[in-house]
Amino acid sequence: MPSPAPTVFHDLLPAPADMRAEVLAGLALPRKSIPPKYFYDARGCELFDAICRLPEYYPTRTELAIMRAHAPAMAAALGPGCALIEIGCGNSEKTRLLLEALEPPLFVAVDIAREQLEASCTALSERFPQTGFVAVRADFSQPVPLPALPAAGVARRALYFPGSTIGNFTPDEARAFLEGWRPVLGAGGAALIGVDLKKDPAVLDAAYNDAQGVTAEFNLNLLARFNRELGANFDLAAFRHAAFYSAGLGRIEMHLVSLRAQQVTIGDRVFAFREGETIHTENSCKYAVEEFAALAAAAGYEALECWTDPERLFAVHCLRVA
Ligand code: AVI
Repeated sequence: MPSPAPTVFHDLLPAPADMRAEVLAGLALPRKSIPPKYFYDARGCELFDAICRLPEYYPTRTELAIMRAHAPAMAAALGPGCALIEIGCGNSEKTRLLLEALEPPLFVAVDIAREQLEASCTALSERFPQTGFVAVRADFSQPVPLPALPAAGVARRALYFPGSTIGNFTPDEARAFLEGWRPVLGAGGAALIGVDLKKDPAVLDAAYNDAQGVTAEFNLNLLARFNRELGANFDLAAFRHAAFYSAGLGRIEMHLVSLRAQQVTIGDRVFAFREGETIHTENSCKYAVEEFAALAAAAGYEALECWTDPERLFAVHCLRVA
């Protein structure tokens, strides 16, 4: 077996000053909010991995089961000679199934979390020595200026965005995200996207309010991170995790609720909280199959195929650049 070529690594992450500016701006809003990308420091990644193993958190195991059942059909829909570009590579098991079926000449991993990116690419490149590996550390909530990619054996490009991370964008942001990738994918390009389906709100409620409190810890870790990295003085015991499903907006919202009137300092900035006031930390939008196909059409993609599980909890959509 040939030995794997080393992964080519590109770091496009903005300076830490950008996190400070974004957090200060978010806390100054009339409705305080923080972008969910800041969940994923090293501890946040560990906690997210633990969430994925929780009995209540169905998306990860359900999507994996869909991949196990349908990866060859997905590879056929994407077509041969595909350079696969994965966004947010966290769980390499789903990726491994797709790589086995697709045998792509090139795999490009794009993620904000360096540890995840390096660990996934190292493990995958040992398993798939025929594939070239490029890792790009970038904030994928903005259009990613991809470096020039090797072209040998590449007939087309396909985006792989698993995990229902697209649900962490609002529908407008998701449309803009897909539109932004269209020119990068080019004519004949395709996308394979994991999307969480609308379902009984009780199932959603349990998934984001797990009995062990791991999701609560994940949410509160945001404040611990700002204390550590921005010199903030959040009292973690003075905030609690809240997650609820908004049927009108078709999304889970996560918040951190201030348990009392208090002031928090970050550098020379002071932020006042009323008792019960929240910081909105995440949206997790859920889409019926037709709703997501309509969103993709508005972004310039044709819906080719969609695979779901028997309980219709989760969907994997295959789209083609129209
Ligand atoms: C990463 N993302 C798809 C997860 C979700 O379900 O929206 C993040 C998460 N938040 C709380 N639990 C999991």
